Amino acid sequence: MRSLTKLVRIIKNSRRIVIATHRDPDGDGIAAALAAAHLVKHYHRKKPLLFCHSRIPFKYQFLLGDWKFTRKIPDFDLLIAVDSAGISRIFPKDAEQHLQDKAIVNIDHHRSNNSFGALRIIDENASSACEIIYFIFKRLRIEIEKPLAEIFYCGIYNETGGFVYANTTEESLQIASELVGLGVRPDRLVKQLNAKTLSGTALLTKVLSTIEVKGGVAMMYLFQDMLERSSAEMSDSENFISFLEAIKGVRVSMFLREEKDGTRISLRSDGIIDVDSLARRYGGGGHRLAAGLRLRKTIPEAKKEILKAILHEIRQTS
Ligand SMILES: [Mn+2]
Repeated sequence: MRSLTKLVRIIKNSRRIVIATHRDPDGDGIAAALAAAHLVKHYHRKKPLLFCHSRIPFKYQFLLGDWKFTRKIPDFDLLIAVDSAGISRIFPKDAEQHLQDKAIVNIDHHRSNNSFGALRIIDENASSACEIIYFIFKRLRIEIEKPLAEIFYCGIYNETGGFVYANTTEESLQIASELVGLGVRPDRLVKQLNAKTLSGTALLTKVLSTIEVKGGVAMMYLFQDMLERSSAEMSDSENFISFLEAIKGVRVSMFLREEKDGTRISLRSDGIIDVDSLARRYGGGGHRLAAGLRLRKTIPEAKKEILKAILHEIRQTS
């Protein structure tokens, strides 16, 4: 509670507040930023600004309502970072000058969070960043209205893969139930959240055709030209990795995506290995069962290196 008193004081005493979520934002990151914006609005006359270095994927636009994210670092004296394990997940490398002498609040649920910021509200046992902010509202006894209830629901739904991942806890289901009590219609929201564009589905067929499985490790790739050929966007591939996890006998899944200056790799584990600590060895991170990293290598090089590391880890366990 002491950290919440501090949080309220710092919000009230700041002039320009920016709420930021990580690059390549997912549903939890976007929803957590919007929920934090509602929190700031409750205590502050001025609306906060929302920052995300990447464009907000089209599929999440419906969540925004009247809010807009800016991609240009605005002037501020308080930064509230949500769902971000480190400052480098939020800002481009040359952003340091914007952060000097600024107050930073760090609200996150990643085990790999590197404890930046003067005020840290971090709970690695929370299902999502949204769950942490939900409890902030409850403890501060701030009323949650239906639009905010929908935002929380989308964030928790997204981060738990629709209440099926290992982070689906008694608390997360309890919150979902309370949110439905506040007027959330899961059927309608989930239809919007899961809606795929036709080009996104065309991209999926291309990516699925690259699947290969070796020693319990499933892999697939996305090359830039697949995006062009299907006129899809990178963000269309957000949940593709679940197709690997669903394959019988697969223990670890690896989805490699080609980026401008290297390869972005998403990892999932059924529990046999800790992909967070594996990803951290390469400067990435996340959670024990779901993590990511980037390598300045081509897809074949990156695949070779990470597959070797995964197979080595698996051998250690047996
Ligand atoms: Mn999250």
